[in-house]
Amino acid sequence: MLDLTPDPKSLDWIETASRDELEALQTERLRDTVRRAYQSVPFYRAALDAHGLVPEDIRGLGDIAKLPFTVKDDLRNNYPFGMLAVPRAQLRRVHASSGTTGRPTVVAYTDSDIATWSELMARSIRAAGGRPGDLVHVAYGYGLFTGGLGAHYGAERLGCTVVPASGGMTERQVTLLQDLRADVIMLTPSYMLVILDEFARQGIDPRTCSLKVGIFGAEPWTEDMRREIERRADMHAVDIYGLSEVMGPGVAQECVETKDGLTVWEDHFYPEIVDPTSGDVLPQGELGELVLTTLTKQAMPLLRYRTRDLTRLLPGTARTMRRMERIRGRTDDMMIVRGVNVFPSQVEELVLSIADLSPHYLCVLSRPARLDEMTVRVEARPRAATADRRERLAQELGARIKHRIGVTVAVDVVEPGSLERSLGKAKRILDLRAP
Ligand code: DLL
Repeated sequence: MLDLTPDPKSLDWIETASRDELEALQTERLRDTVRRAYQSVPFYRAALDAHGLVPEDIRGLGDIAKLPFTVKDDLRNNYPFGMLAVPRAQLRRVHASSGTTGRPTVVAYTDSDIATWSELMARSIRAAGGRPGDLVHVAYGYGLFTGGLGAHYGAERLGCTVVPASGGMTERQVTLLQDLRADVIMLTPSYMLVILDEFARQGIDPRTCSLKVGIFGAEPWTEDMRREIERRADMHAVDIYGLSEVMGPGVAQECVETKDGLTVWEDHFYPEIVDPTSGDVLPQGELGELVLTTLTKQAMPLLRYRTRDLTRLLPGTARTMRRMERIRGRTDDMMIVRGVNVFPSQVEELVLSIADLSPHYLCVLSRPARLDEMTVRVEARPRAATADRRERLAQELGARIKHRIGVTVAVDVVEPGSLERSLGKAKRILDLRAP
């Protein structure tokens, strides 16, 4: 694989500034954000009043824990425009989060928010190994989802040529990749697997294609999945994180030269890790829920937003900013099977530890009697698809899950191609339990 380490001279100054310089900038921006939120967003005025706080009480980064949290329901309750800190006419765009039930959550951007987002996405693509002049194939969905347009504006800002493919029409994705010779591809890791299978179906070895790096995010994935993609396509695979409430993709990005977790673009988002139950701030290095405070957002500043994503914060390596470990899962994706907490990513790791199992899997929850049960449905690789081979694979995976996670599950190894494919975020949990 190519060495894609960026030239230090091409980085934004803040990426390699000292911690002191970074913290001075964060402090100034935090104070400004709190002031604006208090003055312009009735929700925040009421929340700070209820805590007996005025903006002047937040003098430094150490004061941030005094602020109340913001949760997803606060955005729902203020739907659609109640959280705005600017008049509606100053918005240039809205996006919405993918809420499967009820009202979506609408998020909003001013001109300057779009400019900041584009810059952070340009910074992210560069950290991933993209360069001005590269051809960037964007297969995140375009539309209300932030993936497509976020990647698009960032790639343009960096000076790349964008192919706005969006998700779907997989056969054509392969044609475009082959004919236009993309350097960079941006999409969910699960959809990348679908595209790799389509390469195989067309009889093309993806290792011969022009891609040098893939920037994968919007859903949890694992180190084993990284290895699988890197091996099958002979390209770098790096992680990108973000959420629409806070901006969209580009909140944190893994640097290709280290591949050791995601650098949080801390000059724009202040991260904390809290205990998901008590809300107490946890020391650096401990696993907990990521909480983000926006430091530059104009249209919709957010104070201490509870992301529900589980990770830990680590010191910076390739950049000054701190890193976060790859997201382990969401608090709401945690399955409790016979009292044992299980995340789909733990299942994925074990699925991929068996060479004859494919990365296409689904955790099915049911309650046949009074106890919750889990069945892992996973596809065999084509070379291992006979009935008795599949039966033996099922036993093997069941044993590994029992041994490593400590829970007894049923395993159903199904034929290649029989599970539904996703064109965006993969669905890893099917809950059949009666409500
Ligand atoms: O998924 C934004 C995005 C688009 C990120 C493209 C990366 C690439 P939402 O639809 O609001 O926004 O979903 C946000 O997706 O809270 C996480 O639970 C999950 N997520 C996003 N990136 C990752 C990642 C976009 N790299 C929610 N690893 C977040 C694990 C991720 N989970």
